Amino acid sequence: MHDYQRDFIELTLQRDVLRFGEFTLKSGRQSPYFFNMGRIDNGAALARLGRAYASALVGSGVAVDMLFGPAYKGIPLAAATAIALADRHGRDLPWAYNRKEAKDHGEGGTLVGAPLQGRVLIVDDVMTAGTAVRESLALIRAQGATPAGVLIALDRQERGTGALSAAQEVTAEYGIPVIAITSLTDVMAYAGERPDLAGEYARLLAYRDRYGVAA
Ligand code: OMP
Repeated sequence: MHDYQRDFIELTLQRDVLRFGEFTLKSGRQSPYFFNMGRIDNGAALARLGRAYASALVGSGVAVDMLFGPAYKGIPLAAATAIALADRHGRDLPWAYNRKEAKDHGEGGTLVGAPLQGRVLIVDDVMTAGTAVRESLALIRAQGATPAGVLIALDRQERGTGALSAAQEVTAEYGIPVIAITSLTDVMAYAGERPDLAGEYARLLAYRDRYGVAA
């Protein structure tokens, strides 16, 4: 495990980002855990999060020309990553985000920030079935830009439309990497080491059997 992964896991525990219980996901799946990045709700935590994203990108070696944060949750994540890249890695990249609804006054349109061009990295929170990421990929292509990869905090490693995980499907279909700071494997390793989370661990196992991909 890299330092930035360890630091990120500490952060998620400190801020209660990771919760166990019963949650209905966007995909309709009933999950025994949920990752709520909305709990990163102060400046210091957001700065730390941005550093973890930036380190994951730099460590991956993936070449990108700009960052794109999909509305809504991806917007502060892309901003925090852009700041950390400039401050900590000497990489001053353009960044942009979209609105969910087109604006018919002022500057107009749905895209804000740098024009989408070159190799665009999507910066988002969590990938489950891949629906959100596919929308962003379509938007980037529609602008004539090239998707370069997807940078997320958590890969839930769940099946997309077939036998592969959503992340594996995106890689296979678009030929781009999905860079995840953590994954279900890490969540399970954490729960597996805590005797007080034995029940949660059993539910995670059952959930992975149902929606996960073959190892
Ligand atoms: P997919 O579009 O199915 O990949 O779901 C990803 C989105 O679901 C994320 O962008 C989140 O908005 C939300 N989500 C979480 O935030 N945390 C989770 O642990 C699970 C989900 C989810 O609903 O699947």
